[in-house]
Amino acid sequence: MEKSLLYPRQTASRRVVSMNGMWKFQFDSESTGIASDWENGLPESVSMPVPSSFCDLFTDKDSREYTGDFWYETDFFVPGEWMGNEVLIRFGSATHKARVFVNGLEVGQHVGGFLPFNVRVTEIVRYNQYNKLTVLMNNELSETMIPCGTTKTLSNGKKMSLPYFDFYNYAGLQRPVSLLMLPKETITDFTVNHTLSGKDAVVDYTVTTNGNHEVSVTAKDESGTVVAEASGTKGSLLIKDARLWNVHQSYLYTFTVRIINGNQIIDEYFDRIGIRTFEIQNGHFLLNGNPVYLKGFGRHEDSDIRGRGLDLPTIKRDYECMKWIGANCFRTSHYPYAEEMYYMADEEGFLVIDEVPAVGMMQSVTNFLAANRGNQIKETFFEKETTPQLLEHHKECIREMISRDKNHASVIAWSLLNEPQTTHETSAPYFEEVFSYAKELDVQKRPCTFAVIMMSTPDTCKCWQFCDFVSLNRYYGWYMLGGYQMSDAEEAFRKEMDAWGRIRGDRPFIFTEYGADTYFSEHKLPSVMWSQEYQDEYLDMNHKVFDSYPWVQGELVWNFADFQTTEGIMRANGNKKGIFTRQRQPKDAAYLFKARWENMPVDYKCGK
Ligand code: EVA
Repeated sequence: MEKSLLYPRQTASRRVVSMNGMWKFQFDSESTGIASDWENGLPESVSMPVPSSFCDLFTDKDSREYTGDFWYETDFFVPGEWMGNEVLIRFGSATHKARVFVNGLEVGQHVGGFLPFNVRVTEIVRYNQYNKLTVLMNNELSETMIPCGTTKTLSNGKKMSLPYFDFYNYAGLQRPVSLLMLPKETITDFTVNHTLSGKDAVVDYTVTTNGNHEVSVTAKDESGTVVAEASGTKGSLLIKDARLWNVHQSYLYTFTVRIINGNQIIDEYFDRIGIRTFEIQNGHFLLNGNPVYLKGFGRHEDSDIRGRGLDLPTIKRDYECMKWIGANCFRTSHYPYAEEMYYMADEEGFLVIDEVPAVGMMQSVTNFLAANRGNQIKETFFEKETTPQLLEHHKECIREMISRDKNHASVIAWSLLNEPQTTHETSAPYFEEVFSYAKELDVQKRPCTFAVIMMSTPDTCKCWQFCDFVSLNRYYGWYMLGGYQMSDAEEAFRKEMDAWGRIRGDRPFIFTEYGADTYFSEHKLPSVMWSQEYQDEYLDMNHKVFDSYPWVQGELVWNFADFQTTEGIMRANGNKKGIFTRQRQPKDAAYLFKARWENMPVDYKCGK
């Protein structure tokens, strides 16, 4: 049951108590916390909100840039009535590593900063009393974990993170933490897969439990009417005249799973799930059998002050902006987002390409810049001594992501890496492993892809064939042939596209990134790079190219909003390629997109 990644829900048999709030916090730069018994309480803590990244809350630079071990602490009450049941603590995420202690005893560990995990504390907690939770965390980057990077020690002894990626290495307890009460015999997993037959839908399901009692599954429509019922741990629900989930037209059925013993409910879990199919056929994405062109964004979980901490008002504002502009899709670049983001996508009818945190798999400072260098380095990224360990962790993240997100109607595809090194044959076996692993795990057999870096071209890329659809990150007119060279950029771009066209077979292509850094404050006529005018010209050129290749079946611009990165000469307090500012106000380009996307039919370029 610790392994179960079901969403925390209150039901007839389950209790969820939020542990969010103001916790205690302390840096442990010498890693002496354990030797000093900090698991029993932090000696000199400061207050720290959960959920939030810790970084941008401080006013001094050492705290913001802190790299190493750090601790959280809180006290929590366990109701006496829970005795005889199972008690767990669920972390929405802990970035990037965590060791969890309750009342001074270690109860669990987790590696990987963007997926949930549970620790079981049934025998350790004191009932009807307060208990102490402490968490020892670490935010150092390495090449054995994703996202990849390294840690440098400055001559003053302080550590700093050197990400191989272009987003700030925010850390902390960035997502909700909950106290769960579950029955001893419990539902640990629930999986659905949909097929359509005429006006009806068949939902094949599997339920996993840790016991032997009977299992029942009920589907209710949005009015609360039961529309189908079945029993057994595996079965099918026939839903007559099914209301399908669609882009911007969501419809969610409530599936309730029970373990029963006669009339007694032993355990109950429910989820609101849209019924839809998604597949690729003849070079098109088909949602419920109908072609759909993907339009939207690469994004980040990123906002002022809270960093990558879950912030529901920001999520709400983001969906409003995405609807306003006419988008229908986004990629969770470069890591799986908080679960609340996917539930909202289900409700709003957005398509999500769900990305595992496999970014920085190229030896470089930030892989957007030193791509060429990365590709030229002698030692290839996927044949290092550390590769087996990295692969194992990467697969574990894929397993956790698919297990967590597999039932969301909004999730249409898995992105298994972002901009890895692909120009050497030694990359291929690694890719083969991760692609076949994802395929094997996902009952819905969603298409899989990875985002292909600029320097991985039709003649150099050894791995694009693993993709069911190819996702290109391209910056013609920005990193390459920018400014007055725009016409040459267009020519070079078309040349590359023509080459892809010759080898692609019938795979659809999408752009998972294209964009230009743009200052909200900057206007210039005629344009210069970084001005709002230039962003528009850059986008117009790119769209002209996309529009002339019918097999380009989607465009996800980089980025939805300006976002924080590590400081450096290439970034002026963050990446400014946002179509919206970090405060979610539109740049001029937002109106360009609104005009383009609102006038695009859903089946753009695939009209029947
Ligand atoms: C950029 N380019 O240069 C972006 C990065 C992104 O932020 C990329 O995938 O190729 C990366 O993370 O703005």
